[in-house]
Amino acid sequence: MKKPILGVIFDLDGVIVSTDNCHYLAWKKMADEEGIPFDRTINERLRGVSRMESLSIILEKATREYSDAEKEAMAARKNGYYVELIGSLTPGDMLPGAMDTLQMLKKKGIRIAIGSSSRNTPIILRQIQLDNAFDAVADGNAITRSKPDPEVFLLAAKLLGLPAENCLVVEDADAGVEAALAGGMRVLGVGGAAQNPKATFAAASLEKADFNTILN
Ligand code: B16
Ligand code: MG
Repeated sequence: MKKPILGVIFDLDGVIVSTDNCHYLAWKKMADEEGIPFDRTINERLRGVSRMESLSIILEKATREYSDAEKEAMAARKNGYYVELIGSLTPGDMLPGAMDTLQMLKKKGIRIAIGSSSRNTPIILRQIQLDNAFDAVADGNAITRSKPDPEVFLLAAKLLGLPAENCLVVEDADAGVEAALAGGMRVLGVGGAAQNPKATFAAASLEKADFNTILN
């Protein structure tokens, strides 16, 4: 029998808030400084992927090898640019339907969590004034294996005190869809992940998602 959904775990970037352009601009600045070709098509491959794995993807186009120390320094430089950019995020940067969805779930007594690869999750939640909105937050600071590994979602479920089979993940990245399914959870694909045939449910955005069907 189908298990009821008692908890919903939200990815952050691309689901609750649009930080993807800030990631793009920060990586672009770093890549331009290094003379490494980087564009929005390559940027699409960075969705949901950790900072160091994102750098490895960017370095596929580099014309020389970089040492581990250089890579650490480049990732730190990009993060500095990124943190500066997300400093101007406001609650107005939340994606359509996000706030209404959180409120609707809370009213129904469904527990809500964040499951994000980002180590900047605490800053972002503070900027959009959602730092006290979730029952649990699992992020890039608390995990060792990033999506498509299910670690971040399994941690979120554990923090919610719920079995994976009672949780729904909302994701915009294919790596996140894989991670949710690998963790034994159902997944609602939004944005780019709405096209992923493996997603249990799909919607263009949270605003368009039919939670009456999903929760029944
Ligand atoms: P940071 P999510 C992910 O957030 C982003 O989609 C991805 O582009 C980024 O590289 C990753 O966080 C790590 O972010 O550099 O801030 O630790 O979609 O999992 O909420
Ligand atoms: Mg995302």
